[in-house]
Amino acid sequence: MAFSGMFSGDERKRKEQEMRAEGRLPPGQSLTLKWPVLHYGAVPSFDEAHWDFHVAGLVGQSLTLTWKEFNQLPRVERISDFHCVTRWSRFDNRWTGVAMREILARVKPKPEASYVLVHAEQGYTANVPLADLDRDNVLLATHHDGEPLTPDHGYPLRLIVPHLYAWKSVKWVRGFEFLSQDQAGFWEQNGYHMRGDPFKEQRFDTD
Ligand SMILES: Nc1nc2c(c(=O)[nH]1)N[C@H]1C(S)=C(S)[C@@H](COP(=O)(O)O)O[C@H]1N2
Ligand SMILES: [Mo]
Repeated sequence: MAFSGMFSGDERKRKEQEMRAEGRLPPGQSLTLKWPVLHYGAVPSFDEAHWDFHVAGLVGQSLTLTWKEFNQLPRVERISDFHCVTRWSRFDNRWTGVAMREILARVKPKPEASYVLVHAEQGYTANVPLADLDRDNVLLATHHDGEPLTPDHGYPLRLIVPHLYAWKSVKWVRGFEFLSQDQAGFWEQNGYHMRGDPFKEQRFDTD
């Protein structure tokens, strides 16, 4: 163990081959053992007095929760992989928070709601098909590996959509808008893919 640092490159390569063999490393990706921080703009500060979580649009029941109310929702734990379009993947992240299906059960999307625009602090948005949110391992995470999210990783709350590129895993999330038609979010307006499946290499709108 004393020399483990010397072998970290080998360790990374070994794990990368293992993930590739298991079909868990999408094409064009390489494994990272670190946890890079990646976002547009500055890290917003959390102001509980002005924070709410708001769901609107084509739902049977709109929803507005304070931070306290959000934390009273039932909690789940999910372990999943994370793939950034800039070509790094991070495996076996343990997230805890509120299942997306818990939110869906409360807001009851209308039959014509097929897309969701995810809204975050500072106007960041990402669009995700509703079918991609209605999955067991999609959650609104407050913790990673048992610790509260750090501010740069999305404190107090982020969305985790592990089967899509990580720009859809919106940090500092504040709510959802349910729509009948797909509406491009921040990166999607800048040429990124409307869905973003890493296993299909849906990086850009031309892919
Ligand atoms: N609000 C917000 N969420 C965001 C982003 C952003 O710019 N703003 N960047 C996305 C991108 S491109 C990636 S790869 C992941 C990175 O998450 P991490 O910094 O926790 O590794 O956050 C995503 N969520
Ligand atoms: Mo990313």
